[in-house]
Amino acid sequence: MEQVFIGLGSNLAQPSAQLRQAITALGTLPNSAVTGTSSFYTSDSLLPGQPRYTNAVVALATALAPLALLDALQAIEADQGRERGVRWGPRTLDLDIVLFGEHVIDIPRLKVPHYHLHARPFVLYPLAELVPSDFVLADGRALSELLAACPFQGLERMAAGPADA
Ligand code: ROI
Repeated sequence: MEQVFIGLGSNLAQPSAQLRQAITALGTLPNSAVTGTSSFYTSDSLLPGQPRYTNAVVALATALAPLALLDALQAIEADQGRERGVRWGPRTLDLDIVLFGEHVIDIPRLKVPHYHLHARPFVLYPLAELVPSDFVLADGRALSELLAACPFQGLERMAAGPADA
């Protein structure tokens, strides 16, 4: 089993409900179990002119290989109405493999640790809820260093039992 962290994001069609539905779907993946779910956070889009995003991180123990997991995540995205086309466009559901155990993966379809992790407080802070404070990424970077360089500013942690705005 590998310990995998998946970043979830949505800014369309009741984002919190999209995330909850996705977490349920992750729980049904073969040879896998959801072992942790962060709080939900809202923040402005990194690109102007889009609705605010809701983001979270899920810990998944899985025996699936990285590309099999990626296929499964894209199937869940498609299932929840994700329309591919506009790169960086608004989306009902985005599922990213943030970390995959101790693996460093750099192929066109998949880069792990996630390429933009260091610049995304909406991934770093929820991830920090799920790991020890001395956590080190597979590529040797300490999570504490990434957090220190990426201010929490602009993130809003939702109260438990989030209602959709
Ligand atoms: N902005 C936020 N806050 N959350 C996201 O998940 C997110 N995803 C994106 C872009 C458009 C870069 N901005 C985002 O793809």
